Amino acid sequence: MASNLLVERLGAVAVLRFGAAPVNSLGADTRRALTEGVNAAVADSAVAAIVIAGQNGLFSAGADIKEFNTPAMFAAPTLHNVITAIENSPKPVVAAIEGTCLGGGLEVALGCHYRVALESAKLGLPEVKIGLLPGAGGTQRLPRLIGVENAINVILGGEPVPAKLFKGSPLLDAVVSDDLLGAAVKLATDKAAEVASGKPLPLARNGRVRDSNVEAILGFARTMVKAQYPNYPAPAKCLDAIEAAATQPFETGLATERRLFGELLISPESRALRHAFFAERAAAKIDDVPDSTPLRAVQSAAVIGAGTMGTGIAINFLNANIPVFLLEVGQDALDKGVARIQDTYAGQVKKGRLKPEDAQAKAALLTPTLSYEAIAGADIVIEAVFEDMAIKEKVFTTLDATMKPGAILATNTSTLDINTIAGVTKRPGDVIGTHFFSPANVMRLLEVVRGSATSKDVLATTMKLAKALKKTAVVSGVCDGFIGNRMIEQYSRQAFFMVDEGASPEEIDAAVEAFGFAMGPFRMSDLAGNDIGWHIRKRRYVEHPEITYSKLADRLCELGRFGQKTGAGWYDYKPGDRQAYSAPVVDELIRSYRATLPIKPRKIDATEIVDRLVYALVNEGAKILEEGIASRASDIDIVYLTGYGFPVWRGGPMCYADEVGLYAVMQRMEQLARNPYGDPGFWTPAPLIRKLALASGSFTSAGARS
Ligand code: T1G
Repeated sequence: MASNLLVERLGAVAVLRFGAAPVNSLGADTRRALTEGVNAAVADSAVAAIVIAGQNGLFSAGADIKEFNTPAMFAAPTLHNVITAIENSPKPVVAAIEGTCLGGGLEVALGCHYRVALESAKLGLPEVKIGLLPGAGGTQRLPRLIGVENAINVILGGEPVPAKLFKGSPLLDAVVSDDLLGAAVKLATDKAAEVASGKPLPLARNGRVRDSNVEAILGFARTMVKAQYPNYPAPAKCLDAIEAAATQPFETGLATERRLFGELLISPESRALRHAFFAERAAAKIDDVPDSTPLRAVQSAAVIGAGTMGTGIAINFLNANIPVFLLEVGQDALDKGVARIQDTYAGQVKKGRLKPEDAQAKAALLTPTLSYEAIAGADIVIEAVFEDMAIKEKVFTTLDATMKPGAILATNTSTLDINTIAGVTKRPGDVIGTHFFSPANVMRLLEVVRGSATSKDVLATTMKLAKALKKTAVVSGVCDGFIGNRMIEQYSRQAFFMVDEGASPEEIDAAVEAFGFAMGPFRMSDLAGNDIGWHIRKRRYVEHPEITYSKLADRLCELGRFGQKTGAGWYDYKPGDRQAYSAPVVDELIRSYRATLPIKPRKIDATEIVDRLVYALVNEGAKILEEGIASRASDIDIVYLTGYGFPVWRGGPMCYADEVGLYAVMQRMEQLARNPYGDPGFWTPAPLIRKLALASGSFTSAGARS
């Protein structure tokens, strides 16, 4: 637990420990308690000096982001008031920094006269990562302490910096390996004696920026920001604020910072980035599975299938230092899988991203095998064989007969019904879906598919394992395609329809890439493999003959143009070159296919392209929410932000729809439904959209924090 302020007296030094569970964020109550604590210590004649510290092993995660866009955020005393109270103290105030000291927390420390840190502490100004800038004087005080260039690195990088890297810099007066409090109290006592002898207290605000070539530094930084962050307004404004530190008196610079902060606070980009911050954390929570749910141990794993997915999954365990068996049915396939893993590590060693000895240590945790008996003792086994139900059922029948009691039986299926798979075992409670995204050792997203029988401890264990594998896990219910692929199916259908109607793959890819997607649908399909979609459509044609599809993608696959892996797909590729080149063969294929359709080709503008693709995601996402496949809209956003290249500064498809306004989205869908060639039935707005739109509601207000 943390209380807003704990006060301790050590000799003539008052130690003020501010706090707020879980990360000592500086919400209104904490700001008030700290300010009152400082004022009381200043007024107490028995106190000669003050130490300010956090609680529970950390200093502070900064301002309370949960307060943003609420009256509490600007409730007095603001962070500026807290810092002013500290700077006005006639007694030395020393910040004792341990753990994380971020954002407004570091800005409070910058307001102190002195700062002492444990060498294990990490300091940073991550505001830019949520679309903001340090808004409590950080852009003005930090450059005065460490110079413009270093301040730019800290503020634009947004990353926590180990305290030891600031050793000897004006930012930290001491960096100690232990006894932080002792060091802080000693420094405070020594400085009190100096004050008593008439020496003035140092204030960061009174310093001057000493860099000689500020203009050049800022010019270079601005060029880099323009190129690297075309869609993010915060980095450029960070530079404007830092420039004010170098060119304006402190108070004027502070006013400039405040103005720029206010502009960013109301920007859609910052709202989206803050939404994404909380959405990622909310996704880890399962409403009916409490944190106290007992977990099963996972100290060893097994992967069935040494193909691209299986080896990628195995690498995740190796990277988490979890021993893993890799099982195949044939020696040749197994050897190929092992070689793929070894090549992956060799590549990382070659690029200097991994030490040779670390690569060896990881590879030593891998046990290739052809025998199910060899893996019987593993705590979790993940099946990653061909996407065919009969094959998966056979594997799970064997696993059920082989694996030790209590082992978690997971399937990496990307669309098949895990209830059916669980049904062939005697332990359906131990069966769960772990849908990794290719390349499995790179993509952060992991869809954890909860079967109707999956037990709560298996679910909780798998979510915890996901964190150990450095994955962002999102729980999905069972449906065809779960969350991500079910939505991308509608997205792809609209993309192919638009080619039938007159748009080119290049135009469609260009439009959504300008919207911010990392990759348009055709380049993405070429990367993933056009045959994967082909295989799924062939199943759909049998299972759901009522769903209409363009047949163009099938024609492409019939030519063997599966994408990058065959050197040709919607685009042509050259060996060793990932650049997509327009393909005359495809142009001809499109022309001849269109000739078979009753559609008069037309020009489709970028707005319609983006609306049809993004709102296809939104409409299907709303249905997924209504069916309880996803438990919150922000989970759907996280799936798209971490697995499908949706632009983070737009917060995800559901957040974007909220930003547009659901009433406008609903009206646009009704407009799109008038097009007879884009599956008009699909464009009936999901009932949830209509309900929220008519109530002026939003997806995010219906669930996660924004
Ligand atoms: N405000 C409110 N809640 C926060 C928070 C914050 N700053 N930081 C974390 N939390 C919550 C988080 O939502 C989760 O809640 C719990 O704490 C644990 O977080 C004026 C304007 C500190 C490195 O951007 O980087 O200061 O889900 O799961 O992995 O210039 O949290 O349990 O309910 O991430 O151990 C700037 C953001 C604020 C830091 C800890 N500061 N936080 O990581 O735990 S703006 C940040 C982090 C600002 C001033 C400006 C990380 C962490 P719940 P967690 P973790």
